[in-house]
Amino acid sequence: MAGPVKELAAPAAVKTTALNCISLSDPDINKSVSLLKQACLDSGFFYVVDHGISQEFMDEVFFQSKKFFDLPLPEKMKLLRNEKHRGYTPPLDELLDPENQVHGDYKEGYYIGVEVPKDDPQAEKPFFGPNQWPSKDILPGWRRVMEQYHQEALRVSRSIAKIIALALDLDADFFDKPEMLGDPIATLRLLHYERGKASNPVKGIYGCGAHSDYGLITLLATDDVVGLQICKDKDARPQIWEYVAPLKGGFIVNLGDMLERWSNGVFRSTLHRVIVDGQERYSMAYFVEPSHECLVECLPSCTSETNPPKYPPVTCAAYLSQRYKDTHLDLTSYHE
Ligand code: AKG
Repeated sequence: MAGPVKELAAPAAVKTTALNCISLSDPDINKSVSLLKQACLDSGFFYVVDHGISQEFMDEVFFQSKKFFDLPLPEKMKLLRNEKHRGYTPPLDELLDPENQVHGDYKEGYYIGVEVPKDDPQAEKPFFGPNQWPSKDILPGWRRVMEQYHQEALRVSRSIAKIIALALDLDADFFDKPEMLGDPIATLRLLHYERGKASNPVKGIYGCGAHSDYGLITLLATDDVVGLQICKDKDARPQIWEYVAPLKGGFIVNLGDMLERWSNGVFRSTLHRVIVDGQERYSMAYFVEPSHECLVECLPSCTSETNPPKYPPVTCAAYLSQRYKDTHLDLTSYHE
C-alpha cells in the first residue's frame, strides 16, 4: 500500500476533449490514416466506429459482465487473479499511481486472456495458459460470450494496427507478422466501479489512478457514465485533465507505451485515469500486446542521425512482466 500522498493533485476544472473518429468501413484509407496520425501526434486517443461488432452483442457482453460482478465477493474470490494474470482483481488490488494515490483503485476487474490449454507447450510462457471461468451452473453461457468478444476485439485490433502501420510509413501488414500480432498477449479486462464509491483527487482517491497502458493499443468500451480523463501533457504543472465522452457502440482507442517506444516517442501513449462520482460504472478494456518474443525497438522510419533511439530494445514479455509486477499487489498478500 502507498504511504501519504506527497504532492496533491489540484482540483482542476475539466472540459471534454474532442477526439478524431475513425470509421473502419470508410473506403478512403488515406483519410483514416490522416485522422489517426493526427490523433496519435496529439492526444494518443481516438474513437473507432463501424467496427463490425453489433450493438446487440456489445450490450450482451456488458450484461454478462454485470452478472459476474453482481456475484457475492466470496464467489468472485474463488477466481482470484492467478500468476498468469487471469481472473478476478478485487477493489484496491491495483495501485497505478503511487505518488498520487493513498490506496489502490476502487475498480474491481476480471482478466481474460487468449485460451491456451494446460498441456500446450505455449502454456509455459508468462501470461499464457487456461483462463479461469465461472462455473456454468452459476453463469451459463458466460464463457462463450467472453470468448466471442475476445476474438472479435482482436479482429478489430488487427484492422486498427494496419492503419497505424501506414501512419508510421510502414507496410500495412507490418504488425501482422508472426512475431508481432501472430500470437499476441491480448487481454480483455472487464471493469466495474461500485456505486457509492467516489473519487477524491485532493485526498488521493481514484476509481483508477493515472497511468499509461503498456502495449500496442487498448480498445475501451464503456457504458454511458462519464469518468475517463486524459492528460495530454504529462510534464505540465499543474496537469490539465480533460474528460473523454463515452461513445455508444464505438471504441475509445489509445496507444500504449510499446508503440511510443517503437515510434521513438513520435506517437504518444497518454496518461489517463478514472474519476467516479459515486455512480456505478462499467467498462471493458481490451489490451493488445504483441507476441512474447517480439522485440520492441525503434522503427527505422522514426529515427535519424539527429534523432537517435531514445529507448533500449526490449522484448514484449519482459517489459510486460515488469509493468504488472510494479502495479499489482503481490499474490501472496491474499494468503497472509
Ligand atoms: C484501465 O483499466 O487501464 C483503464 O484505463 C480503465 C478506463 C475506464 O474504465 O474507463
